[in-house]
Amino acid sequence: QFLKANRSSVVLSLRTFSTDQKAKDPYDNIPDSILSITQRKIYKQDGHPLSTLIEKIEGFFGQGQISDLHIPGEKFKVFSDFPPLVKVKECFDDLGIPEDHVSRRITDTYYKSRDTCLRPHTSVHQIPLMRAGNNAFICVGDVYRKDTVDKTHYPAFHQMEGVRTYDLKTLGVGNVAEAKLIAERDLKQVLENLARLVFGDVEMRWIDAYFPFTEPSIELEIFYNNEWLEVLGCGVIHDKVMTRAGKDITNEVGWAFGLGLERWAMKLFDISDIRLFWSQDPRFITQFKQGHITKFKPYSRFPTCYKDLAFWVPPHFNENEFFQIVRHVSGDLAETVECIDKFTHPKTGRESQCFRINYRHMDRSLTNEEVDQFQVKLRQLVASELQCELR
Ligand code: FA5
Ligand code: MG
Repeated sequence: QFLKANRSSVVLSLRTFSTDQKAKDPYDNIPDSILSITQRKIYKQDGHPLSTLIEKIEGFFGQGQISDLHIPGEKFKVFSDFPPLVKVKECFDDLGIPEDHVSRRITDTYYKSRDTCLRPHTSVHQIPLMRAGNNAFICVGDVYRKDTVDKTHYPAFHQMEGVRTYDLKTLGVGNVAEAKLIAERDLKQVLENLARLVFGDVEMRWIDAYFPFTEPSIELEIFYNNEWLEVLGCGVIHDKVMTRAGKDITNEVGWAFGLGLERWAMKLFDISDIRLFWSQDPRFITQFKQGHITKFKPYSRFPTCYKDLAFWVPPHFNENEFFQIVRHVSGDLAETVECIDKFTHPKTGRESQCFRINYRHMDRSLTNEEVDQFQVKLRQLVASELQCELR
């Protein structure tokens, strides 16, 4: 998400879609479906694949020797109880994410009020935890983003943040530049060791990335289902972040990572659709036992129902805004949204796009009428909010 370039485009006022007219804060764009998810705590549910994965990773960070750079007595503290509602300032400004950054828009983040939001990443806890004196810790929680609709993206998912800081003396070097190189090497080694422990033999690769709060920044991808899948972002903690955390940047350096737990669990348990993690169908959860890694056996799923929607797009059309409307109208029932046709009218030069939306319920069959109702609403909102002319 931090790689997305800033774009100028119509910023949607999602709160105008709000179905319930309770006295809400005018900034509140959190739908009830997401609010109820904040209560579920599936990552703590006994036997849930996420819970087993977390236990395994905690085991790794609890063992002491996580890389060649063994620090005697070092213990990673574990934090997993911070509520997801956080201060906007801590989650963006303090990490150096500028006010006009795309990730902060109301089309990308769920705001409760002007100053509070559902955390879009666990990085929000880095600075407060360091400031409280922690030098090595991991922190797990549910995170929320208005994201695209597909098998590897969901608007609620889970991250684990990890941080380790050290001073020059511990590293046995005389300057910060050298210390940062060691930190980067250590970071890669720790995460490669972790990936090997979790996955066994897996093809992986490092990709250069950008995050405002680390420098340098990198991402790790693993090969899964014939595709490269991004499983974490990380880097050497930015000086500005270190300073805000009360660290002396002439003497201390550190690394941080944030991993997408579902992506790891998908590979580990062979779960091919991220929405299955939220399924309340007993055929899902009864397949797993806490502490045991077993491959998921797909059960016959309820059928999909697809509908197409074609419209003329205005010059500043932004696909993501369309996806968000789909999400708003149908919750998680829209399994995939794909553009199946694009053409430019030879005379008017106007562009038309046609999207196919596949609807599927995890736990029951959808009726055609239900799906038609989504389409009716979708058509209205695409016309009114995106200024698209329907075809
Ligand atoms: C971050 O969120 C940074 N905070 C990570 C970080 C932490 C960088 C500390 C540096 C230091 P990113 O937006 O790339 O980065 O998300 C991290 C991971 O979350 C991704 O690699 C991916 O595995 C997972 N992820 C992102 N969006 C989704 C989504 N919608 N559904 C499921 N997993 C997701
Ligand atoms: Mg990323």
